[in-house]
Amino acid sequence: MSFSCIVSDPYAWPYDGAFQASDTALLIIDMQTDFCGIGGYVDKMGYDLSLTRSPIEPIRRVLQRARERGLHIIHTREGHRSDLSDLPDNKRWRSRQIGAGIGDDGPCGRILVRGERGWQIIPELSPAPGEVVIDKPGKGSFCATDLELILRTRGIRNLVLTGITTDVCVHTTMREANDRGFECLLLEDCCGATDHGNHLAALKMVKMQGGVFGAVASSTALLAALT
Ligand code: C5J
Repeated sequence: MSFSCIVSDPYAWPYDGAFQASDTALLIIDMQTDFCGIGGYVDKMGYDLSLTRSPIEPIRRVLQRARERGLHIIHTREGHRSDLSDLPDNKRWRSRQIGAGIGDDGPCGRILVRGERGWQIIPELSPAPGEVVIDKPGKGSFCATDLELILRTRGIRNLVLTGITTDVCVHTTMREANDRGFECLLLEDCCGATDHGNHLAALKMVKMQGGVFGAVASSTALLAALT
């Protein structure tokens, strides 16, 4: 199935005029209780959960349409091994400064530890059987994972990025993907940050220099293209 390009900023995406279901993946980054649920990591740090929950509904609509149209669907989860052997000391130390130590006990189990309740993807966006789930120990989805191998094996060239947080894991992943030659689109209402100013700044950064990391669109524009 082939689709014409999407109304986006600063150029109509993708750059080469069209995309196929077979060469395009919807990437849903870290929609876990730890980042948008009560008692999770972001809640424990004291941030306003409405900011990281705002993308849930738009992502749900995009996910449904992408499944219907046969795009590849890839979910990611940030989290560490239960023995914390992949948790750098400085990452743990910094998280403790703000009262939410990674690996420590919290209301949803050990914070950002694989298998714990807070680490699970929220039920509204649960992966369907057969969808790829990437477990990553860091911010970027390419670091210490097999994401790139899976994308290349499937012939995927285009990535539609969604998830949380815009300025941290989503941005790091977009930068990593862009450097690897993937054509990236960020859906502005399908991501959110713990600080709204940072969310807006992250969107602006993508669009500078002719689209230095790719392009930005609304979920409505993507849904229109997938009609
Ligand atoms: C953070 C993320 N912010 N998913 N992770 O630590 O953005």
